[in-house]
Amino acid sequence: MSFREAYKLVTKQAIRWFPGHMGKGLKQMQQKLRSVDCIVEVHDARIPFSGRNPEFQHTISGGAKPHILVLNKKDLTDIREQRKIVKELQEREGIEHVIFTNSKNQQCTGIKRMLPLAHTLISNSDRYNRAGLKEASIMIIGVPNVGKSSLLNVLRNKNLRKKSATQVGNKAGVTRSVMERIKISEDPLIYMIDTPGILEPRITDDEMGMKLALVGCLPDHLVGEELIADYLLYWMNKNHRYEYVKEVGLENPTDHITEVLVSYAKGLGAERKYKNLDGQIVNIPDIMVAARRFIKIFRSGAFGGVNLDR
Ligand SMILES: Nc1nc2c(ncn2[C@@H]2O[C@H](COP(=O)(O)OP(=O)(O)O)[C@@H](O)[C@H]2O)c(=O)[nH]1
Ligand SMILES: [Mg+2]
Repeated sequence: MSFREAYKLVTKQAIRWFPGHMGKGLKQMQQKLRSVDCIVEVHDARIPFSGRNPEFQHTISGGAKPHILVLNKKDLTDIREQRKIVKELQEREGIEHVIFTNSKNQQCTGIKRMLPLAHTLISNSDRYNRAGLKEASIMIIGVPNVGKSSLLNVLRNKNLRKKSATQVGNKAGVTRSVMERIKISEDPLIYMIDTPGILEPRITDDEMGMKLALVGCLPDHLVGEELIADYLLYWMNKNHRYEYVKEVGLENPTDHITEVLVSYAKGLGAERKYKNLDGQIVNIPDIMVAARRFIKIFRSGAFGGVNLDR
């Protein structure tokens, strides 16, 4: 059995998504930056080396402020790779502070380390000391749907025993504008600013775009569920991850997404009516339902932890 070794899109249209609120959000973030003491960049731990917005590097961080890279959704990864990933990020990209988190778990060690680390970095930074401030502000940035709002909420709930302050959603683009600062710790006094997820305006690398789509950073319907399912299939086969074969009711792996989706739809009993050339109404497998389910199962972690950059 031979599988595809590279993934090429017919058109890049599918991975182009830069709605107005992103450009506006970036401007608002730049304006707020002056009153920010630390940048927490949240990214999806399933794509530790790809998909981060390079705009942040230049416009936001500028290298001057303390920066922590939070790789969130670690519950969907293979935790045995953590050490290696941290080392590679340090060596290759010079990112000093990397924390793995699961924002849905208050007991997560990464969540516990977050604020103490941020506080230490802020206390040691010149700017902050010169200003003689008693309070600190942290801005959370990142691409859409990586768990920025969830992280803010879990920190706030944990430290102040408060209910969620900022809206969370399983779709890309829930937080649309830069929020007012929200208190997340009393002593030391720390505020956090939530921001909308912002993508690179032009994603040129097909695989990178599809990885972002697969982990949910782009809206599924814009990219196309069948295309996302196809990329998922490509990735699983290439990495000899055949967990999907049984799930979709196949005997053997295949690199053809239609085969996978037709089999899956049949197993799920998902059909839709279709008018053939003779004008007869016939039932055919609903591959859209199958594609959605395939993606959902992957995102739930049921096919096991992944590092899509491997
Ligand atoms: N499995 C898992 N899901 C998470 C985690 N953090 C956030 N989510 C989910 O990811 C989705 C996006 O979260 P949200 O906080 O709105 O992301 P934002 O767009 O970056 O603010 C929601 O469905 C969250 O429940 C995590 O650590 N693990
Ligand atoms: Mg949000």
